[in-house]
Amino acid sequence: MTKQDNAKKLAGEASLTHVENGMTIGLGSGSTVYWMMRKLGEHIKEGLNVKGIASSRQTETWAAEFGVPLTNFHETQHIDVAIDGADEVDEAWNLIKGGGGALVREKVIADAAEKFVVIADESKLVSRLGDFHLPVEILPFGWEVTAERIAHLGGRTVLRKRDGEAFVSDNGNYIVDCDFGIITDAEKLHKQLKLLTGVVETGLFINMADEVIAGYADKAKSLK
Ligand code: ABF
Repeated sequence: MTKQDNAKKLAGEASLTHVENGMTIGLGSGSTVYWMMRKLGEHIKEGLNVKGIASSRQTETWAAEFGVPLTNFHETQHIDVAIDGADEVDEAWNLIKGGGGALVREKVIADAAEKFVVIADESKLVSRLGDFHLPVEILPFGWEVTAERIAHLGGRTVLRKRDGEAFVSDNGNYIVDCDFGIITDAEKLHKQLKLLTGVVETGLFINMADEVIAGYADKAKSLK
């Protein structure tokens, strides 16, 4: 296991201090979440009684693998705590997410949760967002026009592809990865993007994180 993997594992496992019996957990996606779910499965085997709402098909697969019972928004609209990874975390705990293509459902879950806990290895901690190109989910219909509108805001947009074809999200939409350079005003950019016809959601999670647990090679710690 690499140092980064261990850092992810430590951060993922440390987040479970927020999980108590009877809770509904918002389950994010990504490899840091994998480690959280693996440990969560162990606690469930030891008697912990929780249910999760999954943000992606990958998360559903891990839930089945680790024995994490799933529920959904039809059954409950209350999430006690959402736990998810990130691609970048700045000093104000604003995030870039969406590298895994699940940003819309991740944001719905994070927004619905009483508490949103971010788990990230130290490589994700940045002083300013933007090195990681910003994922933006857009409608397939007229995507070329939407991409052009985003470019007018200063973002060089690349349509995300998988196996040579346009990547399609769980919601049936496309994702463009946008290079805005260093993002000096993330909240303003998010609002500008959301006003564009054709934009479904951005990977900018502004003022949403209630806690950030950072993983390091030898420890995990909550960033107060
Ligand atoms: C997911 O986890 C995505 O939003 C984000 O891109 C990814 C981070 O991946 P990892 O935990 O594998 O570094 O939440």
